[in-house]
Amino acid sequence: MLNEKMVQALNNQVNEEFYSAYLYLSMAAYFENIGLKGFANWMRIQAMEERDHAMKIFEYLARQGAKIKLVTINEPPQDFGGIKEIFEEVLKHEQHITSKINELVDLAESLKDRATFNFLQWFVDEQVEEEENANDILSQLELIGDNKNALFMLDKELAQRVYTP
Ligand code: OFO
Repeated sequence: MLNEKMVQALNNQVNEEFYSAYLYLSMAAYFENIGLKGFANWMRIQAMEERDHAMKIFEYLARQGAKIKLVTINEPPQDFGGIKEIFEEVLKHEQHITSKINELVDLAESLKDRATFNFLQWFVDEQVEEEENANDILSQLELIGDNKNALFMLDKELAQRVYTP
């Protein structure tokens, strides 16, 4: 049986992950509007992965017989400064999520909750990948600068991303 503090923190993380999905879906909508379909595809898949993160925690709480409480998902921004700014925002957001995951790990450790500690290791690894992905695209955008052709090439590349549940 999970400690009440752990249940609350995990429920909070479900909300964080659904917000992440909502944020990236809003970014997908932005890219659709400006005609960058590859970027929109990347963001749409990112949003689906975030929903999966939320569901992973949801299922864990369910398996532990803990009380699941779904609360309001905040409204994400709709206007973004530009393409590079969006990926700066993605990186910032993922760094925030990494810190939330680290807090959960710390809590599991302090409660000697081995099951949750083990469960969270998947998220620890995932966050390394999430920050790496955001960083990679950001570096490419920095190189691209104002070069429209290079931007369309990157859009084509991001169109290749497929959803792997
Ligand atoms: Fe983007 O990793 Fe979950 O939130």
